[in-house]
Amino acid sequence: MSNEEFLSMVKKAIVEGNKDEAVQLAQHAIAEKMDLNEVIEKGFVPGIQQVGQLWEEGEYFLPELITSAECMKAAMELMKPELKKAQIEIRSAGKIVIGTIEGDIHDIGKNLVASILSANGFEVVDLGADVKLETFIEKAEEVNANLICLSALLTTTMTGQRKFIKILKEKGLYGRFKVMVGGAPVNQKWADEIGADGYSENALTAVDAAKELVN
Ligand code: B12
Repeated sequence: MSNEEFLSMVKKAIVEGNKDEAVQLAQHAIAEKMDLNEVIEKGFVPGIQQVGQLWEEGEYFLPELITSAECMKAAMELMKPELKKAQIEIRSAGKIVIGTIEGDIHDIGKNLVASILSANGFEVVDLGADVKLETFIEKAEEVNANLICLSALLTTTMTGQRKFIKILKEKGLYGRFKVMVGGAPVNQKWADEIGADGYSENALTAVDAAKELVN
């Protein structure tokens, strides 16, 4: 089986919501020491993106969406420790506090970003999803974070990113913690407009962006 065939099987498993298959493919990728970053970004992620598209087109409904999201989560849980093992960490690349903004329960993309940052030597504190803006600040102060990463998948919670920068300014903390924003509706223009220090489109590019912001 070629690499392309394997990646398309991964994508198919997510689109069809076949959890056994998704888990088996993740196990195969681990056993065969495949590049898990590639398997995730070119197999699992396109799969869940297609699910989103099918939903938008009215082909899929919420149950299908949930099933596919659960498949993705199960496979990610398996690969997470392996991503961690592969890290060539000698000293921490920096401390990051990450979470999805209050009112938003989407956490697949955020989990991906957290796992890949952590696999690349960052110390990552993952606050989970539906996180209060104040909690990000409290945790960042507590662990003396270099960077705060805010994920938003809803246009309504995207505005929370703007509010967060405003709160940092009010508290005199703007500049003390760098802020990187992301999530499907977010783009560079939005990041610039709200005064965020960084933006990244996906988990892999987030690593370089984080390194640049922390140094
Ligand atoms: C899976 C999914 C769900 C799952 C979530 C499961 C989970 N545990 O996360 C479930 C079924 C629960 C769900 C629920 C809902 N969903 Co939903 N969901 C999706 C879907 C199909 C995929 C999201 C996803 O996981 N993508 C895959 C990941 C890998 O991609 P990602 O999240 O974009 O993350 C990548 C990048 O954005 C980036 N990134 C992400 N975060 C960060 C952070 C930083 C700092 C950086 C640098 C980068 C970064 O890196 C990631 C990896 O490459 C999207 C459709 C879409 N096109 O996005 C809709 C979508 C986001 N959902 C939507 C909606 C409306 C809802 C609901 C309100 C539906 C409802 N009526 O109940 C609820 C929300 C409830 C709530 N309060 O949050 C809408 C949002 C519309 C809008 N404009 O606001 C979307 C766009 C679908 C649509 N077209 O209508 N959803």
